[in-house]
This record gives sequence, structure tokens and C-alpha cells, in this order.
Amino acid sequence: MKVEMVELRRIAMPLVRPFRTSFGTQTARDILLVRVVTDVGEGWGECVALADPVYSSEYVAGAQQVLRQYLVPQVVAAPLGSARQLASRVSAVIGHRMAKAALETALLDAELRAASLSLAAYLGGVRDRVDCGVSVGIAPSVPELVDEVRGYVEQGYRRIKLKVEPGWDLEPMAAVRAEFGDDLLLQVDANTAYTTTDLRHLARFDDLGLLLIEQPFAEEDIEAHVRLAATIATPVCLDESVVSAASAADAIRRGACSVVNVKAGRVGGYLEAARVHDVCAALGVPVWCGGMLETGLGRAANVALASLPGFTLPGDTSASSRFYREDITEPFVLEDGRLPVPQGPGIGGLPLPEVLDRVTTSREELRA
Ligand code: NPG
Repeated sequence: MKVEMVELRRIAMPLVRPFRTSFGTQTARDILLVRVVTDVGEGWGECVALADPVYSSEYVAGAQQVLRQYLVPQVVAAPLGSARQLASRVSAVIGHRMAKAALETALLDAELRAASLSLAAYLGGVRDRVDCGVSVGIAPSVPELVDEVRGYVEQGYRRIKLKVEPGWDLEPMAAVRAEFGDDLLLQVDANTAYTTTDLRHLARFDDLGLLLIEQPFAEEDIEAHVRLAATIATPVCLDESVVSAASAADAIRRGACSVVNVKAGRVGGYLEAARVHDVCAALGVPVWCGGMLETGLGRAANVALASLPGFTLPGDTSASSRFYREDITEPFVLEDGRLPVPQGPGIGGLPLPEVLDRVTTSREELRA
């Protein structure tokens, strides 16, 4: 595959409502899209880096710079046998997994479109629909949170994930549990907001019948998660800490977690994400597909990933309408709490040119 041109395009996507997490409030997404033009056709990838380095060290302008200066020059310099060769081609660049993932996804999309193969089939997907959960931000008040959750339950979402932080945890969790009953699949995500001084407090989460507690401590602090997992009955799930299949295996073997959130952007792409899935399956650990407020482009690829057999828990694979009034692709619409796995070639969705142009804020074309 010869890469003739790489387009880096930034788009501005307003959110339907502010999304507050322990690291800040998002009201819009500033998203970098990558389009590759190759001798076998074109492909698209969505970079999940946020505007600011608050979820992880990556951020959108930095990702664009790394692509422009380091990654794209490597792929336009000489033909690639396959998208699978990108990782070794750019291995001299440390980290920057979200930037690498976006480029790899675009290459994979081009390659699979040319081969008339869907990403789900290529990765080894086994389902044609996936169970969907929804992530619910920190709300201005407990009654407003309960109202928001009610809306999602009525739309059919199969599990609810509440964002928590110190000062916003037991009370909102208990209110949601009381309102919707014990059958509601409920989990919480702290995005690293706690420290080990909170161990006794976190042990009280056991009363809420949670599916899991996600990433309470810092990305680097595997030991703190080991201590928590030894203290509480609620399964501990890692997100930020898992940056590769090797780090997933290490965390599991050390007893830091018994569930893993898989996000392709966080681990450097869908190929590594599939390897995370594989090591977790080999170690008997269930996984679920995380989300980074993707447009329909990234969502299509996430849903394909979630069709692999080890994804036995509902993912943050919500419908387009959860975040966007108007998506840049045909919208993903919930059907009985599930989304259909794209069956078309490549990642399965293409941007609608008219919408894409309207939301575009900048574009650059890179060539050899
Ligand atoms: O459904 O796409 C979604 C959002 C899921 O809560 C969600 N993502 O920490 O997992 C997370 C969180 C997040 C959102 C992280 C935006 C980073 C950016």
C-alpha cells in the first residue's frame, strides 16, 4: 500500500449537554480526523485525544503535531505491506498512542475497504449487535442526575455508568439504586480522582451492588489498585492504566483488576486493542469497550471491536444522540439497547461530506 496523501482535519462538535467528569467539563469536542489517500483507496480514522491533556498526557494539537512531524513522514516515505506494519514503522516514537491509533485506523480502513472486509470480521467479531451502556456525567444535583438517568433507562440503555469523585459518590449512587432498583446494571468511573487515603471510604461502595468500580487511582499506581481489589468485593476495572496488552496482563497478574475497559486510542490502535482482548480472555478477565465521545466514525470502529467474544459487558458504545444532535456519519440509533455492528467494508462508516464541511475548522494535506 502506497500512501500518497494524509489529510489532517479538525472538526468542532457541540455536545447536546455539558459532560462533567472528575477532570473537567466538556461542552464541545475538538476532534482530529485522519484521512489517508492510498493507491488502493482511501481510509478514515478518528483521534480520541481531548483538547487538553486532562484524561491522559495526549491532547489534540499535540497529536496533530506528532502526526505531522513524526508519524506521517514515515508512512509517505515508502510503501507499507499492510496497516499491521505501521507500529514497527513508527516504533522510534515513544507513546503518542492516540495519534498512532488514528493513523493506523485510517490505514486499516483503506486496506479493508480494498479487500471488501469489515473491521469486525477482520478482528474476529462474533456478534452482529452489541449491548450498550451509557456514561453519565457529574450532575448539578442528585435529582437532576436521577432525571438524566431515567431518560437513558427509558431509551433502553442496558447499563448505567456514573462518573464519581470525592464528594459525589455514595449519595448519587444510592439515589440511582433506590430509584431504579437492584436489577439495574450500575457501575462507576472515578477517572483517577481518589488516593489510598480513601480506601476505607471506597470499601463502602460494596453496599451499592455495583458491576465494577473503574480507575479510582492514578494511571501509574497499580499497587493502589491491588490494595483496593484486596479490600473490596466490587470488581476493580482499569482504564487509564492499561496502555498495552502487556500492561493489561501485568495488572491482572498482580491482582490490580478483574475487569478491563478497552479503548483502542489509549492502547495505540484496534490491533493492540484486539491483543488486549486476547490476553484478558486468556486470563479469564471480561472486557468492555470504552468510549471517548467519538463521532460515528470512531463509534463504528468501537462497535466492531465490541463484537469480539470477550466483550461480555455492555460498553460505552452509546447512540450518536447521547452526545451529538447531528453526527458526521449516518447516526447510530439504539435498538432495544443495542447497536448494530457495521457490516460494510472497513470501519463501516463514512463522513457525510456536507456535514463534515460544515463542522470543519481546519484542514492540512501532507505528502512525501
Ligand atoms: O460514551 O464515549 C462515551 C464516553 C464514555 O465516560 C466516557 N468516557 O473516562 O471513559 C472515560 C470517559 C472519557 C470521556 C474520557 C472523554 C476521556 C474523554
